[in-house]
Amino acid sequence: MEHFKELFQEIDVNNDGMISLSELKVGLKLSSLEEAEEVFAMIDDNDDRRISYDEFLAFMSDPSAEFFIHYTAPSQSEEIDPDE
Ligand SMILES: [Ca+2]
Ligand SMILES: [Ca+2]
Repeated sequence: MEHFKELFQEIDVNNDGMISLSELKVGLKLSSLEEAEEVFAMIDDNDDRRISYDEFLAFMSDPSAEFFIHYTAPSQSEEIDPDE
């Protein structure tokens, strides 16, 4: 659960305890707003257009969140220097 708390705080860049659509888009490095909306709607359970930590946690403990973890997992290949 520690990992999820850190991830939530990482995405919540303005530290208001809620994840907005734009924060989600940036946090998941999504290229289109449509894609962000889709993911956002899945996590925002009570439809108030904000993602609380509870909603985030509920979503992360759902098996369908696997793709989300894939998005946010650090990619080791990005650390390879193409100049070498
Ligand atoms: Ca926020
Ligand atoms: Ca909500």
